[in-house]
Amino acid sequence: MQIHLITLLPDIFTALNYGICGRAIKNNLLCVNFYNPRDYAQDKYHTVDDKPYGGGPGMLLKVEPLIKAINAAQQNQPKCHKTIYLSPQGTPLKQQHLQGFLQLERLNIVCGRYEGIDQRVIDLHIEETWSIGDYVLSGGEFAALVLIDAITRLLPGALGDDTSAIHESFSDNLLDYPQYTRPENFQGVTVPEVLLSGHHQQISRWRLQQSLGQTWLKRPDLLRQRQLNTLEKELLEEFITAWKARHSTS
Ligand code: 21W
Repeated sequence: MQIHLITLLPDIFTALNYGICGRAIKNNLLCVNFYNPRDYAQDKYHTVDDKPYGGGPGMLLKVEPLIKAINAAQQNQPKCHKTIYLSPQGTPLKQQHLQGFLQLERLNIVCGRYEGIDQRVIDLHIEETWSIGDYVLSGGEFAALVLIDAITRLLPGALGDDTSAIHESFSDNLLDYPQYTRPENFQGVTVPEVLLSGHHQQISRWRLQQSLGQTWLKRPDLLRQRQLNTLEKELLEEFITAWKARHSTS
């Protein structure tokens, strides 16, 4: 997958050279290119900001350098491509939306800085606008890193064979079960007995029950979006009963 980034701060994306994304780039599963509006600014100061019509605080990205950078990114487009803008006004990104990006051969991402970009650039050149959540960032670059990281994990071959299997079972609206590694006793707290038993069926049952229970405790909103089968209902009811017994004052 090719990702073309339109950004005033390409150096932020050096973060992609590490971990899973770094390996995906080395293995040619992922390829990133940069188009800096500053390189397309004509005046001697390479101005990339401009005042908003109507006044008010802050600046916007200057239209001409931005459009030139977008046009450069959109040269020689493959069949399957999309140009998106990252902004607090966008659709909040969810795991389920990532599938759509996987179909693309090229994704062009416009990262805003300052107070944002001219609405006509959005209307004329942007197909979709995405947000990564309801909090305020200083620009689109860190949001783009989040999006690229989340997409990269889903590219065939990006994760080891081990981890891709784990991934499958936990992308379905449930939180992770608690995990433990050595030592068996850490500061007086022991690992749950069942995990030491070697009884794989019981371990799976315990983990599914914990996933359901933790989701019920911490993210009941996720549980409401998910249909539970008979076993899952039974496991969750057992978890809730035990939890209520532990937390009753009597
Ligand atoms: C944040 C720019 C807030 C401007 C009208 C005039 C990309 C982002 C961003 C940013 C404001 C994402 C205003 C979650 C984010 C991003 C930069 C405030 C005030 N309104 N996802 N002035 N959160 N943010 N504008 O911030 O570029 S995706």
